[in-house]
Amino acid sequence: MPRKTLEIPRKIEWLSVLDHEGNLDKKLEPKIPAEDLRKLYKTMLNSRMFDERCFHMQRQGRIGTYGPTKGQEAASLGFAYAIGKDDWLVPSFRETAAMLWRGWEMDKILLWWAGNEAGASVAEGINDLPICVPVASQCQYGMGVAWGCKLRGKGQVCITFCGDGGTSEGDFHEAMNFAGVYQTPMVMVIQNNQWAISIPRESQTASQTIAQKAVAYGFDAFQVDGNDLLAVIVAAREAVEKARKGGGPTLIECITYRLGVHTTADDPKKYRSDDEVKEWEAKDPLPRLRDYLIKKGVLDEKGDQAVRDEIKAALDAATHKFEQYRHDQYEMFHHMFADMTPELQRQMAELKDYHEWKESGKKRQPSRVI
Ligand SMILES: Cc1ncc(C[n+]2csc(CCOP(=O)(O)OP(=O)(O)O)c2C)c(N)n1
Ligand SMILES: [Mg+2]
Repeated sequence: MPRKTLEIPRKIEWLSVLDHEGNLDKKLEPKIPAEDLRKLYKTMLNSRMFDERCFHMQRQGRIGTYGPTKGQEAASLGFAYAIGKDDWLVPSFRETAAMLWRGWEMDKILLWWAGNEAGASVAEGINDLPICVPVASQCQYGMGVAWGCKLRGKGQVCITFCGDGGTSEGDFHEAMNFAGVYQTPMVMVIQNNQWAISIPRESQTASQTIAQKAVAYGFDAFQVDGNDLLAVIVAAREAVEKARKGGGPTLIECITYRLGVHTTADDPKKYRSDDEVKEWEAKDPLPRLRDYLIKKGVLDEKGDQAVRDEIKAALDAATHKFEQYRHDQYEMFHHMFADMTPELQRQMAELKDYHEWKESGKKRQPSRVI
């Protein structure tokens, strides 16, 4: 027979456990100790309150351009929860909730958004890579880390994050191909928040789902309700366990939404409707988790307020610590190489000239370039 339909032995599953109306699929409900549930809620709330603080600090000129994470907290936190300290997490730039769970200090994350290299240094004992803004470049790093995990043979796995827009980049596809061929223990998470700045998901790819891209690379995928922390945890646990046992990579597409601006330099009213935003506000992962915990009896109004107060105090302390930091403008030249390259030396001298000129109060700007 010259013509027949091929059977592709690959699976793509859709997963939702707790919907936005509070309906719980008891059969799928993951087992999570009450103490962990409280800590997960606290981390998600912390991420949300930190996000609000960052937004205001940017408006006050206290940090640089900021990319909010509001609405996407569950789609990163669930993955951080599913791995251990020895595993790896490779973020893009909207994974604050996961980073807080992994132990990143808020003042350090503030430093990053203030453009300070010190914000990219990973604290001892945390197996993560820093925030990464060059879109999809972190897919290559994540794949490399996962390959390293495989070569070490200690059963470690690597979670790597990318946006829906990032899946149009070559870096994403190269990483996916390599992950499939080398069967690396990588969980590739797509935070499909429906937009890549002003480009909607429908214009990003002709594929029906992003999840199905895994099929072409020879591995399985999940598409999950990314605003449902329980669903994210179920999918993440399965993918992590499979990777740990040598079963190779999994792609998990989290269906979520960027409730805020793309960055503080963006005005989303120019390209999306208020109705669309309202529709997604009703699916917000944070009140959904809160209601679930209240129904379960592991949180009450008083407990919720106490958590908020605790976070507010920690935020104030972190902001204060961040503002005490003495920013050295020349640090950026020393950061990359043990011995500065001639070009960096030239640039540093130029900046020094500029500062001297500023302090001198002279009108004419120096043109000297060495
Ligand atoms: C290589 C590269 N090209 C362009 C940009 C500018 N840029 C920053 S975020 C972004 C859109 C990314 O969309 P998506 O991957 O969906 O992530 P989201 O911002 O929605 O989280 C673009 C084009 C960049 N940072 N890096
Ligand atoms: Mg996006």
